[in-house]
Amino acid sequence: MSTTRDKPRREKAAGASTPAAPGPAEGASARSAEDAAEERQETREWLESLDYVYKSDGPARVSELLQRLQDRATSYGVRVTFPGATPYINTIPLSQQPRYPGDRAIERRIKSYIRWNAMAMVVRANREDPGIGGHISTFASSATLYEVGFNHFFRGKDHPDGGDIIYYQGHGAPGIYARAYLEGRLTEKHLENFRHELPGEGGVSSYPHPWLMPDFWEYPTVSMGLTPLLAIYQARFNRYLADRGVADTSKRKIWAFMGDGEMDEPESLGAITLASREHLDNLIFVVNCNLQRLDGPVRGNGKIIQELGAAFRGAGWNVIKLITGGDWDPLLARDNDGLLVKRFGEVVDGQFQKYATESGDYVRKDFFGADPRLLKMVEHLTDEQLRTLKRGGHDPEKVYAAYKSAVEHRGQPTVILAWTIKGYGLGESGEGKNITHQQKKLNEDELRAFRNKFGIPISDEDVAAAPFYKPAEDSEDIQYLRARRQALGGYIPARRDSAPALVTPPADIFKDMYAGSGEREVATTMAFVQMLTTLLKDRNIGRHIVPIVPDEARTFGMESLFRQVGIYSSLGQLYDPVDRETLLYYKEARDGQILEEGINEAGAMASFTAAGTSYSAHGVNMIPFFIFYSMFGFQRIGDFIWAAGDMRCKGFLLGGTSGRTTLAGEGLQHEDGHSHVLALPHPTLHAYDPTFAYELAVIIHDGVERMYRNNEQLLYYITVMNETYKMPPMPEGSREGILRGMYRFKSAGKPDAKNKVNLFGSGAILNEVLRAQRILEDAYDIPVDVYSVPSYKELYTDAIDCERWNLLHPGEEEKVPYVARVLGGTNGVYVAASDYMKVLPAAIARWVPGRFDFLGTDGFGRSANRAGLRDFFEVDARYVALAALRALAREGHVKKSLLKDAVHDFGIDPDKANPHKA
Ligand SMILES: Cc1ncc(C[n+]2csc(CCOP(=O)(O)OP(=O)(O)O)c2C)c(N)n1
Ligand SMILES: [Mg+2]
Repeated sequence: MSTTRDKPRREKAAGASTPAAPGPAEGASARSAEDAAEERQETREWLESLDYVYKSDGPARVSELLQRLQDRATSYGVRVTFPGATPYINTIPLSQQPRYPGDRAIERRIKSYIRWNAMAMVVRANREDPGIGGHISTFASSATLYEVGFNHFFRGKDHPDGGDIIYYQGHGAPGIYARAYLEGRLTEKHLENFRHELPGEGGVSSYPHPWLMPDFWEYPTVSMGLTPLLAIYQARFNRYLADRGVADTSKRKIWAFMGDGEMDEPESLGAITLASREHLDNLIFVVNCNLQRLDGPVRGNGKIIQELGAAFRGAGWNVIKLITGGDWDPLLARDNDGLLVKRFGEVVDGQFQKYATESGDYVRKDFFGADPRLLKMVEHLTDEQLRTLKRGGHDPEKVYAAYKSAVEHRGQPTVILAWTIKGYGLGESGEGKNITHQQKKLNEDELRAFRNKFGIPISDEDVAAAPFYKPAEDSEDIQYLRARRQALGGYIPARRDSAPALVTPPADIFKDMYAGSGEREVATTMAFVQMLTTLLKDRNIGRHIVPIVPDEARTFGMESLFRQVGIYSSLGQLYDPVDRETLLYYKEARDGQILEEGINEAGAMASFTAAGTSYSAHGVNMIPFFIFYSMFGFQRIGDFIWAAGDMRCKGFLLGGTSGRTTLAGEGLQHEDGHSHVLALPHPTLHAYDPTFAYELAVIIHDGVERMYRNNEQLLYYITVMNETYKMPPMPEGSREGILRGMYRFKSAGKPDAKNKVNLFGSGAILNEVLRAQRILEDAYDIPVDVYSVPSYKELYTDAIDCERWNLLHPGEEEKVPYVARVLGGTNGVYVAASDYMKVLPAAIARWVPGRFDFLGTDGFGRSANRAGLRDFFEVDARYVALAALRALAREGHVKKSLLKDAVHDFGIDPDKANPHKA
């Protein structure tokens, strides 16, 4: 390359093969007009050189040279800007665009019918029932993105290579229903009853909800930000299954469709480096960049595609920008000076949104008018042509090119950033408008315009009623649609539930636990780890178990598993672990079984969800055990747990180091006294707060049976603690009570005593309750029965179910709640104490046959030891005994004056701080 400018200066540097830091050009800041002209010439020469290299040696060589240039510049200390801001043009140039394999005309017609029906179902639902909601504009903007997928890429479950896993944008659901209607999978009645699931004649849910439509939807997506995280961990779990030889998932792709507004959610970008680190080339994100969210523009003053492009590229993804449709190709072909590309780069999204709502004349003046040469470039186009220049996400050929490139890409996950218009096709009634997200009604004129634009064969008389349209079964269109899906492995979405049941171990697999620990003091966490170890060795279910930890294995004493079953790593172990000499070294392996997710409860939960839905996604039951700090479960990732319930996910959540007073020392942010309250709302979830190893064993064994032999689609939440104590043997006949939530653990044997006290305890506080029993019996001669209550939630849900049945069946024999049955025939007073908020035992108050008082741990935790905490929260044996005495005094069984003495004798400060407020 020669240059005309400043030869001597350049020559000084030339030939310096090592970066001898030639120093910046003198006077570089004060540039004359002459300098500027020379620079332009210089730039041109560099570009011509690049053109030459590209033409003669291809893109790889260009890439290599650019890398060398960057290395050299960096060695001079030049800060080369991160190449995030690539030009605002399609990543796949026209020259690399493959031939479109489909019949464009038929596909357009099918897509138009789907557009129409998707719109009509929302419009009709809202005519009939104003306010019922629904979204038209989202699917309107993404119809082409889906249809190209349905016709050419998305594999159904019967595909020989296995089906793809697809996350559909939640509020684009009408479009997915509308397609299923054409496929004959949903009836007109279903569409009519969109968002009206209750009449009993078949309706469809607002959004993808496997719980509500278990044969149809697989993945709930509508809580923004769940999809990206779930999809990434799903893709990684597919690899895990393949690497461990459990299932061949090697050909299955994961497609995740998201909105550009959705990418605002921190979770959306939160795990993208995992996807690149793990080289998840089975994963494809499609972000529908219609530039709008609910209220208005996503980045009115910026460019969302550029921002996301930079973020994903920086994270190591393959980024495919899909900006312009084919209409722009002739213009771009003539854009030799890059003026058009430059203009694209200048205009902010808010302004592009405006173009979508404006006339062609406006676009000509505002966009092209920025430079007379641009104006000239489009002088042959009419205003109408300018107005409708297509964006890439609405052009099937461009979408096809992007998808093909994505599915063929190796070594990296791909994100496709597709530029679209929100409410595309709605014209005046909503296209590109800020209100379009919530547009649910179209008047007759608007319907007619829609019909005309998409050529729907509905007459003028009929159009106002917005009838659904479906071509005849033997029409070319329906035949085509069916043939395409048949070739791709069947209709989707479709959820299957046909995994073979597992051969679950007999109850005596945990016989050590039922026997008790003798004189040995153990914590329930230790008991759990022992049980997990036993299950991992079981020859039938062992390999199906997926232990998941968010960097807390040592906290829970699980490090022995590192060596026993290995930590999963797609790379194996490329280093010599520091603790190799030890028995329990940190072993990473390609067939490792543990998912060690790092400090990442959300990601760990996403892995749990992938494992717990493997029975439907892959036809193989996997048994996830996810153990975490109980404080960082429901409180932190409750929405993911909620989605897992919707997804009919199965598995065990273990809340470790639980209890507000049992986790000593950690204090306010760690001590959990409410996860069992937060567990109450989850309908499929069984929550247990066991005290003894045998209780835990009974619960886990039953859970395995119910979920993996009987395919009950449940979740278990079990809290385990790190306080050690002697584990008693399992009392005869306690199994049912453990599982149903309550059983009598100890009896004073005086059923008729008037001054009887019934104490309820759970978790580690049951031990305090047992101490209280001794105080009451020894110091006050009061007979006490002690009940272990492993699950208030079980008691509560059973009781409300019985009450409901009784309400609806007057005159029939009433059902008696389990708690009432257990306590039937008892008398005296009742006091409960737990390490959780008082509202937990309060939930069963209605069915306790006498005065019922409860102690619990409302308030912020403290850094203190257990004794201090239990005093502070007023849940130790003294408070339990005091509460019992007070209850007896109220009933007239002991003198009131005795209470004051008890407060004194117990050393309780009556004016101590209120833990609830302090
Ligand atoms: C966590 C969460 N917050 C808020 C909402 C309500 N919501 C539904 S759609 C939407 C806007 C979506 O915008 P975008 O992701 O850009 O999708 P588009 O419709 O534009 O394709 C909002 C705020 C939600 N569903 N989930
Ligand atoms: Mg959007």
